[in-house]
Amino acid sequence: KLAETWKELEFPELQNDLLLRAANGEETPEAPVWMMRQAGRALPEFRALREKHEFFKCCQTPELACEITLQPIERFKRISGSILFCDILVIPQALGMEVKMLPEKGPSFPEPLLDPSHLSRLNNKVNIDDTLGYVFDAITMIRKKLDGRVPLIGFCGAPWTLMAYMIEGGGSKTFEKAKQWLYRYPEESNKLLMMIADACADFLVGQVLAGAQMLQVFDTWAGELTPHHFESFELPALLHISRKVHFCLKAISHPDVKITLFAKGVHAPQSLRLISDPDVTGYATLSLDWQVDPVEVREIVGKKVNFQGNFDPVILYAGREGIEKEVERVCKLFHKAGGGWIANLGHGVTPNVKPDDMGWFLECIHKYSKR
Ligand code: 1CP
Repeated sequence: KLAETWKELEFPELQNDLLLRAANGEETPEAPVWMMRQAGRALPEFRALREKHEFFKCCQTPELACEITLQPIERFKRISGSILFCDILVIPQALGMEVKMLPEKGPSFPEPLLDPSHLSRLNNKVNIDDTLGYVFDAITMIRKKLDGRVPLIGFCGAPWTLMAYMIEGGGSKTFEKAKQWLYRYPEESNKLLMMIADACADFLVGQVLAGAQMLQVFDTWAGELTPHHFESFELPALLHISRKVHFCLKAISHPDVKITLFAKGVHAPQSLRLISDPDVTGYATLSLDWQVDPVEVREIVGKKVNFQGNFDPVILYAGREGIEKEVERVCKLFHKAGGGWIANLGHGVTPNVKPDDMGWFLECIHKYSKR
C-alpha cells in the first residue's frame, strides 16, 4: 500500500542531521548520541502510561507509540536520534504466534515451536501491511510530531534472535532448545531463519516508506552462536534482510537508507570481518557491545564501516563523576579508531537507572566527543 502513497507524505525539515551524517561515514564535529531502550522503564512518564495500558497495546496504538517514542526527545535536549517504540517480537506475532509480556518476567510464548512439525503453524505468506500496519501509522505520526528535531530510527529483531524466542518461548540462559535446532535440524532451521528474514525485510521497507530515516537490526543473542554457526546460519539471513531492503527501495526509486547491525557478542575476528564491508553486507554501521575495544575492532575490520556504541550500560549507575570519567576515556578510543561514530550504550538502558544520569551521560558525550 505504502509503495504507492509514500511520495505524497510530507514531513517537516530535519534540523539535526548529525546521526545521518555519522551513519554516512562522516567524522562529525561531535558524536551524535542516542541510547538503546531510551524510551522505557527508566522513565517515570513511561511507567505512568504503562500502568494504564498493556505493553503490546502501547505498540499497537499509534497515539501511544508516538507519545512514548517522543518522551526521551522531550526530556533530553542533547539526544540526536529517536527510535520507534515497538518490540522485536511483533514479527513472531505477525507470523501467527501468541506473545504475552509478563510483568517482571518479560516476553512469554504460550505455544513455542517445539520441533519442525510446528513450522506449519506459521503463516509464511504473511502480509506485513495487514498485520503490522499499525507500526507504519505510528511512524508517520511520529515523523510529524518530531517536527524535524532529530531523525527517526526504525528497527526489527534479527532472525536468530527471533528464532531463539520462538523456540525457547521466552528469554533463556543457555538457549539449549533453539541451538539444538541448528545441530539437529539444519535444513528446517535455515527455512525458519529465512522465513523470519523475509518478513523482517518487508517490515523494514514498510517502516522506511512510512517515514523511518535509518534502520537497526537487533541481534541480541548472536553471541550465543559459535562463529561457524553465526556465519553459516545467521549471516545469510542477515544479508537477505539488508539486500531485500536496499533492493526494494531502489525498485520504487525511494532514496536508500543506512542500516545498523547490532550483533551483540560477535567478537571473533573472522566474524567481525564478514560483517564489516558495507558494499557486500548492506550494513553501514556496526553497533558494538562494551566487551570490545573500538581501536582493536577497527584494526580487524578496516575503515569502511561506522561504529555505534559501546558504553557499558552500568556506567549509568556510576554517579556523575564516574560517568564523566568513563565518557572521556571511551571518547578518546573512538577518536583514535576513526570513522563515523554514533555514541550509544553497548546494550539497553536498564530499568533502575535515574533519568538525570541518562541526561548527564548525554551532556558528557556532547563535551568529550568534540574532535
Ligand atoms: O513491561 C515493559 O514495559 C516492557 C519493557 C520493554 C520495552 C520498553 C520491552 C519488553 N520492550 C521495550 C521496547 C523496545 N524493545 C524497544 C523500543 C525502543 C528503545 O527505546 O530502544 C526496542 C528497540 C526493543 C527491542 C528488543 N526487545 C530487543 C532487542 C534489544 C535488546 O534490548 O536486547 C529484545 C531482545 C527485546 C525483547 C524484550 N522485550 C521486552 C523485554 C523485557 C525483552 C527482553 C527479554 C529478555 O531478556 O529475553
